[in-house]
Amino acid sequence: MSMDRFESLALKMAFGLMVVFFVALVGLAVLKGIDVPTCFTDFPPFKEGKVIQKGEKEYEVHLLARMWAFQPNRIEIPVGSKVTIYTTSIDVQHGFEIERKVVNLMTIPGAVNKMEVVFNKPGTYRIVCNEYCGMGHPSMYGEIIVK
Ligand SMILES: [Cu+2]
Repeated sequence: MSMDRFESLALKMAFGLMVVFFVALVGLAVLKGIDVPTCFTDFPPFKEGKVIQKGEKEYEVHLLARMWAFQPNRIEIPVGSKVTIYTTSIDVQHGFEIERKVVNLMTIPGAVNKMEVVFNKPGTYRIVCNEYCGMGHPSMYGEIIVK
């Protein structure tokens, strides 16, 4: 039995749209230099949060999430800094979002997620937990101060 002409056309169009969306997504990520979140298995989960200066405007942040705070919860960096963030949790699953930045990761106990972000505009960027994690969830936030 052969396929209906319109059914066949609809299938081809649907497939075509998927190709268009895929090319647009990958193309934009490459063009705009957007780092895609990565789950690391070779980076051992840490038990303490810290900021490590790697260069003049280059930082590595080990961001630890716990009930109900981020550690560190206040990070100060100069304008133009490139920050590599590694994040994990020591208790339950939390969210890690930097407002006004394309950063939205999950912090997962036993796993480390990584993302790179550049801060080109001065200001205070709030870090929020966007994953309900219990009683203290609404007060779980921190800030990145870019000067
Ligand atoms: Cu939360």
